[in-house]
Amino acid sequence: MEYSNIIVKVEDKIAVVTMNREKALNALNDDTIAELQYFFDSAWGDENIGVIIITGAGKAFVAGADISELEKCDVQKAVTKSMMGLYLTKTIENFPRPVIAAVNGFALGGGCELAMACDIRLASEKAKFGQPEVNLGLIPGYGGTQRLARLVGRGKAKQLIFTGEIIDGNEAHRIGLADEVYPPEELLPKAMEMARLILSKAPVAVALAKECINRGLDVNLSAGCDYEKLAFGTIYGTEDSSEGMKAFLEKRKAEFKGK
Ligand code: CO8
Repeated sequence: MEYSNIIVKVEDKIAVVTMNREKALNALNDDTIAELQYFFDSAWGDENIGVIIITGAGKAFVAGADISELEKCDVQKAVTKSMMGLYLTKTIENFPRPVIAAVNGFALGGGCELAMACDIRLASEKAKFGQPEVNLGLIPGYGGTQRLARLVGRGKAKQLIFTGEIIDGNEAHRIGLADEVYPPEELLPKAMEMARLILSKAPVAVALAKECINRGLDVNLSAGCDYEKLAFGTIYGTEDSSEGMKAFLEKRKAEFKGK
């Protein structure tokens, strides 16, 4: 697929996806959602991609769903559009390798929801997070009511969603919506540094840990721990687990193969 609304660059197993629809502050129209969906679907089995970073061109990460398209929806189309975004965010959440959001600017509405579907959110001090849908007479539709409450607690999520308040990167970090916050010029280098650090670890272990954490958040503690126990057994079937423990005991650096 030829991309018009995103730029994808893959180097040393790190794919940087830059949202690139600057004239509309990278707002998610149907075409952009389709491009992102296509990218994640094709990256799924691509062994050249070990970590994905999503960021935005210009002053926005993503300023939300495209309001000019939303305005034209009827009930049926609104449901379909919501499903497209929910399918994309689920795809990102379940993607079998880590996905990092490097939130450079506005991450509003669907943009905040896109960031929340990623595994880790790194924010610029200049980032602006919020769910301002109530200003438009709408509610979040790409999982915002669900993921925000899970990340920051139900009271803070309700406060942000009911008021449409926009918060900066430091405040997002304080409430747990952003995992780290950096000066703007350090954001992408820090995201790359984190991606390289993750890539130096055993890939199957990272993937299984991601799956355990995600599964565990949808079930009770006991069921989550049962899942972890089975995954822990599964990891013993990999060459990397033997190599990791052997390397430690032999006081050398492990050479992981992703097998
Ligand atoms: N959709 C479409 N166009 C947008 C959007 C958007 N979300 N955000 C900005 N733009 C456009 C502006 O219309 C403007 O276009 P033009 O130059 O042609 O007039 C251009 O981008 C630049 O924007 P501004 O001039 O407004 O820039 P400012 O720096 O003055 O303001 C803001 C920046 C504060 C980010 C402002 O643009 C704004 O408030 N944008 C809207 C933010 C918003 O409300 N986002 C939530 C949208 S709703 C949503 O995301 C629901 C998700 C779930 C959908 C469910 C499925 C249907």
